[in-house]
Amino acid sequence: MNTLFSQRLEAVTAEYENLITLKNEPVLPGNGIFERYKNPILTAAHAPVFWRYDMNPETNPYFMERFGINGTFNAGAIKWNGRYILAVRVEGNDRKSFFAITESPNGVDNFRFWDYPVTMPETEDPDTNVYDMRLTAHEDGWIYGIFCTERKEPNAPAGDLSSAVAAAGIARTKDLKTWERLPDLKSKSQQRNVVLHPEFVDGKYAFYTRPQDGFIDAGSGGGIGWGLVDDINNAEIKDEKIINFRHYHTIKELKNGEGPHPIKTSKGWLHLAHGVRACAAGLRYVLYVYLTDLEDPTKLIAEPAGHILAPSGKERVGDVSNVLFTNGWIADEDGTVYLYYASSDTRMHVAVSSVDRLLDYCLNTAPDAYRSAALVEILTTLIKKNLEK
Ligand code: M1P
Repeated sequence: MNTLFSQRLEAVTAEYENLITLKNEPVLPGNGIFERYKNPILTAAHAPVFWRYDMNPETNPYFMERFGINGTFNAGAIKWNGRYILAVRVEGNDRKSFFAITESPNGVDNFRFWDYPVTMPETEDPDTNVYDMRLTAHEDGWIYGIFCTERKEPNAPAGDLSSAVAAAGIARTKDLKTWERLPDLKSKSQQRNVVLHPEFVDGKYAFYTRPQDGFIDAGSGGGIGWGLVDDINNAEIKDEKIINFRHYHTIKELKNGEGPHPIKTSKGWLHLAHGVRACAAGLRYVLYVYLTDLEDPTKLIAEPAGHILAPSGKERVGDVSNVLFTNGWIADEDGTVYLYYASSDTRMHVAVSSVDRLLDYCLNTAPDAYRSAALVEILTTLIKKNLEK
């Protein structure tokens, strides 16, 4: 083995092992609603050395990277066999994404990728790009992965190499290793941010949707939608209704989208979503929560004003800056909630809360009053309560 090769192999491997065994710590005192953790839980550098390098000195004498990883973000999540599992969107340097499973013993650090990425079967119409998989352990016994499949717009004029069509891909598995691909979801519009509800509703599969006018524009879509499907093997939503609306001058005036599937609690279904607004710096993506009725998951019970999490510090900068996005959380048996979110389409983070704290936040934080004067009234009431005891 040449010296350069062996020195670089040793240095790169040591750096990798240091990174993935780094202990994470909560950032205290936090805001009482959740604790952010200090280190990102996944970055491009968390991809195994044997993914990025040809480890044969004959064919890679300089020990140079042969497979570039650009980012690790927008991960679905599930607790499985006692491990905290993320189905990560891994993006190559060529801009295409694929899914890979990573697991941690404690949910906040020591995430290690499984040796091989997910081999996701294709339909007859091959996907150009797949991303943002939401995992749902459904009461039918399967684990479903619902993800965005993107293909070139077939009617794009010659020379237009950007127009695309987004649809919801559906796959299922029992072991997170072998995936069965089902036909893509059919609905009246393009779709992204589609999520499968974990229980049957009226004996049918229920989906959270995000109807959109075009590939990027939610436009007249109205907000987060809901629709029932008779046959998961040929999933079609014929009637779609909006259950979480966008509003003028809010964090979700431009777009919103369901995050992971909601958590079932004693007080209702607890939802996590992203909201998007436009500003001079471009689009700003933040996270918010809302609560819907246990018997009727489409009926809104509570929605605190504004965001629960917004880009902060280093989270603000990345490939697509000023973005927080989520499609995974895990509610543990003891009520702890691990909220997994990505910053700026680049890396993954965790914030930890609990079902009780999130319900308290949801039910006791004022909803959006839609006017500055109404906001001042809410604040004045709180100040008076505190000062005039
Ligand atoms: O770049 C920010 C996000 O943009 C899209 O989300 P939405 O459809 O709501 O605009 C997605 O492509 C997502 O992957 C990405 O993080």
